[in-house]
Amino acid sequence: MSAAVLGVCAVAILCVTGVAGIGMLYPRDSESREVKNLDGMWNFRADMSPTRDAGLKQSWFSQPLAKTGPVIPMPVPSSYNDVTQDKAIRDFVGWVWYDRSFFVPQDWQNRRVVLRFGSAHYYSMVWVNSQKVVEHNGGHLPFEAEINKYLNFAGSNLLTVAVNNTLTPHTLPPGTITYESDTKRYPEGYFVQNLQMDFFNYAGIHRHVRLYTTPTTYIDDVTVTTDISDGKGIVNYQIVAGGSTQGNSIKVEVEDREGNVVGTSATFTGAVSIANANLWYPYTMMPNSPAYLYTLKMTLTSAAGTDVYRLPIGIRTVQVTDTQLLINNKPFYCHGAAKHEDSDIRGKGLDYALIAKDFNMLKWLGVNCFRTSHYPYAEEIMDQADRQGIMVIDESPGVGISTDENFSNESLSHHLEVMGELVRRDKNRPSVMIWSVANEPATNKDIAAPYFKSVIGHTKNLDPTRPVTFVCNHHYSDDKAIPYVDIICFNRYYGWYSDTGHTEVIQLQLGSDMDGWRSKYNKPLIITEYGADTVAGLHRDPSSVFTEEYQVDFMTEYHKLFDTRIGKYLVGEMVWNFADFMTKQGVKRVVGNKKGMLTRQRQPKAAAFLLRERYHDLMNSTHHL
Ligand code: GCB
Repeated sequence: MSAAVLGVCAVAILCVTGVAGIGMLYPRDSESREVKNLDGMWNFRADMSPTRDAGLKQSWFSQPLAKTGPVIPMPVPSSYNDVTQDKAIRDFVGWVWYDRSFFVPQDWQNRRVVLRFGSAHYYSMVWVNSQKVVEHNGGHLPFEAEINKYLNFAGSNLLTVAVNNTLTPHTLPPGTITYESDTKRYPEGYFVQNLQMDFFNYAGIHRHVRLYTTPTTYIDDVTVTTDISDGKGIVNYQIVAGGSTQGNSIKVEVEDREGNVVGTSATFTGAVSIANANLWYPYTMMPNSPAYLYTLKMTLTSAAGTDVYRLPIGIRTVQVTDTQLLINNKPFYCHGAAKHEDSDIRGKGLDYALIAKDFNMLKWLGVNCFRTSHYPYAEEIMDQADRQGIMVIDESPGVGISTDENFSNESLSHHLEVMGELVRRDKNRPSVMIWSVANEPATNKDIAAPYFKSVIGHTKNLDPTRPVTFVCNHHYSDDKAIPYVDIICFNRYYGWYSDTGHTEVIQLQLGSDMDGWRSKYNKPLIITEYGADTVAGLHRDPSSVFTEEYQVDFMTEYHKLFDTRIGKYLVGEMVWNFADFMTKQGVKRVVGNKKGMLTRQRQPKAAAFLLRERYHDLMNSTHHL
């Protein structure tokens, strides 16, 4: 088998992103728009052919999947990995196929009909009635296509999706395939996928699949930035119309929570000023009225009729000084957790019950910020961060960038493209306070300097209003990319991966490490990871590694050191991890990574109570409004 067969960009020439217009607005109902959900039980078939390309060669998209061979029911959204009892599906690498039929109302014929995927991991091809409508390269961001010309308005339509989870040196995250040719040790054609990240490569159609309509002239995109001036909230906006550009007019209204109009405008680009504005604050800074959201109502009138789109917006500013992180010009101390999006059974599939539970647990712990480690999370999760007032470090899937190939021009151009898609999706979210372009890349390599200068510079051009960083695990003496960041984010495991079991060295080692970063760069710091694997229910006193007592002792030492640097230059701490999560199998992982404060079922370990007490104290001591 050749690498080309599995390699996602074996189809490199065909690699097109599925961008229908400039924008990627979340599908919302309005008086001019309709949304139809295509979630549910789809037909599923993994292409188990030795080279995984039988489906493409035999054009499985040209007929219902069930006619090409056996299919099983597969929920959308979900990862396919943990749904069946079949190890071959759990560990599958290559193309999987999905299909379902759907109808569209006949009165949609005169509207623009868009098919949108919240995300599918990793490379997707989509056909409607056997005709290719879009391809998308990347596992964590939405893509869409206008599908009017492919639709049958008089009967059933067939929707077919092929998804390939192969990671290559140029995907984000990157990975490789090893082909074994020693037939004394491996069966013929044997290959394995090597991961460069510490989480399971869950795959499938992970988020909603929806149809939505707009008039043929429509609001395609809007960019909102906000400011505060003399007690007034300033909403700067830029609206882009799609379709016909002639003779359109726009009405812009800002509505408060009660639906009162508090500001208006009638230009595509402009600013609305709101007197006595209610600012968006994280819930720890404004417990009684957190996360105030206004609605930006846009009404576009054209020869095609009227299009209305409502966007929730929060008025707030984010700034980084030499020593502080400021929200609305007031110091903010981030006490948070890094997360993952997975849970039992559904893998990384969108799950509203899990989202609600996670936000309830975040608040129970007293968390006021989280990092979307190590990929962009579902828009429905980001919605809750906006609504509930939790700050987010919004991270790209740039995790595990380590080999020379990962720093190649091909990788760089994909990384720039992914940052473009991420900023386009999340630019209007008040909860997003910092962009993180990568986690733990090999920034000790010389090549990392131009690479990250370029990715960070590109991200700042896309959004000049937010700080940009990457998360670093190198020592200040050998890192080459920190000069380009606005705020230093770093991960440390003293007393775990080094000096294992020796909590007594943590304060000394961490203190000199942090002071070293500070004196070299004079920038504020957030420790974005520290943690110890802990098997819930395992106890030992005095503590030893993997027990609940060790996790408590270990964290206590970190906390003592943090307390000596808060108010100087440390502006945040984030424990690794909010909850246990799945990884590939390996001798260092006992059914996944166990550094969670919570089990995978979201039950607290002893350390969760320690953290909860600390974070609730920090709320009182570090947030005064
Ligand atoms: C790290 C990585 C994270 C791992 C964690 C660990 O530094 O950023 O992805 O899961 O360490 O537990 O080893």
